[in-house]
Amino acid sequence: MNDRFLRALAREPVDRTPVWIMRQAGRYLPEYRATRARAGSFVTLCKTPELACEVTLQPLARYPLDAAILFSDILTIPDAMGLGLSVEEGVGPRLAKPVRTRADIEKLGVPDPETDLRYVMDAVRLIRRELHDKAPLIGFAGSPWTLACYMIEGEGSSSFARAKALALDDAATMHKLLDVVARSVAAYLAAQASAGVQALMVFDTWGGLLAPDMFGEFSLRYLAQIAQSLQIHNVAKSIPLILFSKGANAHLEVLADTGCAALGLDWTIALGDARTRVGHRVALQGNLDPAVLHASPDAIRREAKRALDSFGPHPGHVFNLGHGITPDVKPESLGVLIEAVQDLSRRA
Ligand code: 1CP
Repeated sequence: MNDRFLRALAREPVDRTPVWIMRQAGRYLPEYRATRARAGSFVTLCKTPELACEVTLQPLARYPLDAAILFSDILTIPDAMGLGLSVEEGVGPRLAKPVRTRADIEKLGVPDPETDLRYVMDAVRLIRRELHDKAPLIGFAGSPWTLACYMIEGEGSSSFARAKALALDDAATMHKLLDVVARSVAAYLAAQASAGVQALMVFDTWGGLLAPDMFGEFSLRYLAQIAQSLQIHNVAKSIPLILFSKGANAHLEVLADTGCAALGLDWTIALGDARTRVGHRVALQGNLDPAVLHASPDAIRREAKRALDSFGPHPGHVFNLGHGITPDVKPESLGVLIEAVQDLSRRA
């Protein structure tokens, strides 16, 4: 079994820096677009374990990656809560029944992972069988704040002003929503661990939209609640948790104190600076600007070296982008990056 990724998360020495890529199974790959077309829709792709397994494995067939990530979406939880998920080609996700009032929120319950989200657990079990320990499998969920943003807005947004307005006007109702979502996320992650994932990641994609006090109250608090819940249920002992709060570099120290194993970083901070700030509390994952993949092979190699040098010769680095790979990247460019990381980080 290739355990470089798990060793790096445990801050143990490795022969070279492990690498995987956010959204590594996605639209930049022609084989992904073909399977998605065969599925008919993104939601069907997620809900059919054989197809979800197929696309999870596609990037590992092409590149020597050190981890696989379950093919799914963060919006499976709102969907299981009855909000009705669809994803339109080129438009993005949409929830048919967004929650806007206290009455809407009071109706929400915690989905049972093995029944309401059975297709995810079946996909995890199938992927583990098909991976043959070629690489560890990462399971994931959205953060309560990020899921609440979509649940209130009903779709993507650059500001999520409706969600912020609810937090400001009626904090008690917002906390009611965040609490039921946090309990759902914790149960969902624990179930993924039981089904076989070997690491967990929480995507707080919209944490960075919040002013500092609001970040503490509406995002951080629930990330910590999830980390604690996994520890209480003994999941965290064997399954490392990665927290990725995008745009929240002001809060790295408190994020590192939640009990997670690693922090995911976006590209707006130097890895070396982040390492100095969190010390040896956690491993770091990241953080190349995804736009670098539009540049020439020489520039890609140079920027990979810059990130590796910035982190330095310490244990505890997992190489990744600072956010997901975009659909317009040429697959060859990702190949250049992965090869560069592997060559440049090989220990003598
Ligand atoms: O048209 C298509 O085929 C759908 C595009 C797509 C894909 C490939 C969506 C819709 N989701 C996914 C897969 C996905 N989503 C993965 C797969 C595993 C991987 O290879 O990494 C993961 C981890 C996610 C998580 C996700 N979904 C996040 C958090 C990570 C991030 O990118 O910040 C978010 C915010 C979503 C919501 C979502 N789902 C899909 C899209 C296009 C979006 C973003 C919408 C927006 O910008 O608001």
